[in-house]
Amino acid sequence: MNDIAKTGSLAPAQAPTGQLDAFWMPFTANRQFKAAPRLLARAEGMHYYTPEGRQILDGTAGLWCVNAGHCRKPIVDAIAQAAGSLDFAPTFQMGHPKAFELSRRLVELAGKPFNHVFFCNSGSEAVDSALKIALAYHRVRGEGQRTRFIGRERGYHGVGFGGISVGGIAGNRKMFGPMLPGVDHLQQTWNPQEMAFSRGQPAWGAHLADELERIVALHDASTIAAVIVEPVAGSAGVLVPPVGYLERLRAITEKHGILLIFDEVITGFGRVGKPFGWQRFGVTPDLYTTAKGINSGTVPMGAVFAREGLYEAFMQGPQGAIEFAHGYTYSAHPLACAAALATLDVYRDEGLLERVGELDKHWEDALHSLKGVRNVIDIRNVGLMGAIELEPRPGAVGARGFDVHVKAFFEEDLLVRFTGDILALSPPLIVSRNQIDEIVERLRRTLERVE
Ligand code: PXG
Ligand code: PLP
Repeated sequence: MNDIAKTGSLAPAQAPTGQLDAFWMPFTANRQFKAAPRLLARAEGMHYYTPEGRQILDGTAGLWCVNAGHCRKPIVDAIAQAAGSLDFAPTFQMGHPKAFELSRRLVELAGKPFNHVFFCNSGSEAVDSALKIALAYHRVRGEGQRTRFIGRERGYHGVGFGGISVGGIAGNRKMFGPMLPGVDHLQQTWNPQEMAFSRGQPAWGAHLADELERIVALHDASTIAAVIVEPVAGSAGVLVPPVGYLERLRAITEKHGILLIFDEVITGFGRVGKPFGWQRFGVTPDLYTTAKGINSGTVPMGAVFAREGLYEAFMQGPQGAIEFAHGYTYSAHPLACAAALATLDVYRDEGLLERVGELDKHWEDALHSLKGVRNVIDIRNVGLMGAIELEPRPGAVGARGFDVHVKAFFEEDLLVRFTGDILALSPPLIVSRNQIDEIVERLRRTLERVE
């Protein structure tokens, strides 16, 4: 038993001492981090700056979110202006103009068949909101027995109980007891024998979607509310959908009246060369979740896009009845809305949401030039997403990935993300060709130095 359990309070040896101690850091090895902190103090464009003033090239757009680049003046100004004019306004039974304006802009960007957006404050909340919309949608149509969800192994859908239940990352689930009942999972799609070093979408693997038919047969279609997948699995290490795979998921869900939810928290807002991933892959879901790039990571915000027919199904019953009992204090927060509107202007004026389409060949070639570098066992890419998978050290899974991350930061002034032994890259969409080359060269030098 540890000291907290024994005494109900922190033992002196565990009491906060250092200046960093009080912050219980999310998804972080706290003790390891605090022993050798990696701090970012300021940012501009493609770079972070450390407290000592070192300039760090941002290979990850923060956490896959700063798509317009850091501290862009129009966005900064819009947030400042909003903070000084309407700090907060409720959106429960009240409203403010920017929430409506942003909704219009977003459905315009999505285009048909999406005609409504529901706001929240993060990707996790977007996932929870989408799952609840799916359940309630079936219920208002008299199909309330459709309560099951199908997720996928290695899926990341945030950290709410709904998201970890449909998600497929054991480490994010095992500590938290029973998950949401009635959830099943498709198998993940990565197969190193068949697809290592594929460029873009792997040719092999469309048939993996057929497993959905088996799962549907087992539970009966009439019990299933929705299937949720990331078009490209991001967090698990950029697992790119095989050619034809998403199309089959769509065909099977449609055939059985099951909603298809795409989790576009990473693939949304230009990351794969179109405003949204479903547009790039040519497969239209019924609902899709977004966050991160919606305002370039500047103010917490998420949004669920709903296909026509969904919102409308709820608009029945007495005029005065609340149609969907769900929402967050900060749904459509004025600062988040102002930031998103300014971000959409930057995206439009600079063509950023389509820009990846001109860069992705360069990106692909640059990343794949790392083939043959020691310990590299796979390289994956799509749009401006990339992953380099390393052979784990025997008995020390994740140690090599961590070492590369740390060395890249301290010795090459480069920010790369790591999950286990997979390095992930997703630079801001303003990245230049030279900067792409620079990211890859710095990473190459780092990989050559890490045992
Ligand atoms: N869905 C997907 C597909 C995501 O990628 C979430 C939901 C949750 O969003 P919030 O805003 O609640 O974190 C995400 C978030 C990483 C990493 O490096 C990925 C995410 C978040 C933090 C780190 O892989 N994705
Ligand atoms: N907990 C309490 C006690 C609350 O009053 C509220 C909101 O009013 C919440 C949680 C939910 O907070 P939020 O709306 O920011 O998600």
